[in-house]
Amino acid sequence: MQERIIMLLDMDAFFAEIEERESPQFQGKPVVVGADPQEGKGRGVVSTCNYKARKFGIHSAMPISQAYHLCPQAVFLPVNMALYSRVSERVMKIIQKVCKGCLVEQVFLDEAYIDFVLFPTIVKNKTKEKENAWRGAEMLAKKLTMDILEQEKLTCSIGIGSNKMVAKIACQAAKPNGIKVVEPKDTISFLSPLHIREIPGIGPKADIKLQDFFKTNAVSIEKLREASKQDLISLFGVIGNSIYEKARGRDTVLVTPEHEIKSIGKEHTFFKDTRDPEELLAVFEDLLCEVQDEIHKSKLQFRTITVVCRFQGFTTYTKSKTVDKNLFTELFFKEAKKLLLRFVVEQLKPVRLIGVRVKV
Ligand code: TTP
Ligand code: MG
Repeated sequence: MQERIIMLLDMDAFFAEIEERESPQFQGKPVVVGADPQEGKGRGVVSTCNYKARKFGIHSAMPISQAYHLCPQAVFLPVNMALYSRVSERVMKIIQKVCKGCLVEQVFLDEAYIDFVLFPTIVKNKTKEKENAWRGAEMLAKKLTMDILEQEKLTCSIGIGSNKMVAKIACQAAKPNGIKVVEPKDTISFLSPLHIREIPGIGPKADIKLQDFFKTNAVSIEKLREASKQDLISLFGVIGNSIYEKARGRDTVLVTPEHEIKSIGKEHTFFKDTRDPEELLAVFEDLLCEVQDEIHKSKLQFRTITVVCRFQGFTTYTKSKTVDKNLFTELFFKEAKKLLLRFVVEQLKPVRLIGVRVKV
């Protein structure tokens, strides 16, 4: 199999660091982002907290009331998703720019996997040697952390390994604000002492099964390698095979570029059900314009147009048309309107909702 160099970049305490950056008076204080603690009586959970608050034992998904009891003097802030999404977009643009030519897969708002080896020019041109390709990846990681800090005043951590799993675990080990490179020759020694819960996919239930199996209450990855493939398949079924591979630092999941938007769609629910063709068409034109805007931004080629109509009584129908992708832009409005008109002719009930969706 082709040797790869995979990087995982994950922003540190993402929501909390953004809040600290926006309000310098919070700097140096424990900051918790999530539900309102209501002086310890609040419901809901912690979304995240900065590393200062983590020292008090606070973490993501913890009940907010518990977080309040652990550190009542912390700054508690509500989630401002619109702000975090804007920052995420800018961070992803920095990554795309620095890692031009690589495969980049965005995961949620604050993580991205980057695969260098499929586009070897970046790291190999300069050096032509494998050893130096790893140094090249490390240099690129340093540039990324510096650019993000300079342009966004935020820190991130980066793990580099020969597959996604090793990159992910290395990134965790690098946190906060660090870079950890695990070359293939060091993968086993890096993984061995770690707890099995570091392996993505081994959750609390699998952990308990493995504690029972090994008759110990803390199973390391080294210990996990003592189990045969058959043992693991008996314990976990088919995923036993992938656990066996992961314990040996192997993972074949590929970095999939994120511009895999396969469809774009918009819909509108009428305040009052209607059969007025003028009203239907005016709303529909607006939807078509919005979808066309997004088609334009996505730079993708689409082929299938689907129109959805929900009638009074909640029955919902769809009609689709597939066109030559080269003609799509020309035909999009015309074909979509034809589909809508077919609904109006065929169905006599008033319309509750209309929508349009396009697929690649
Ligand atoms: P993470 O990357 O898991 O966490 P983080 O960036 O806050 O901290 P670090 O990576 O340094 O460990 O998640 C990214 C954001 O996602 C996080 O800032 C808030 C949000 N989030 C939740 O809202 N709920 C959750 O349970 C988790 C884990 C994250
Ligand atoms: Mg993060």
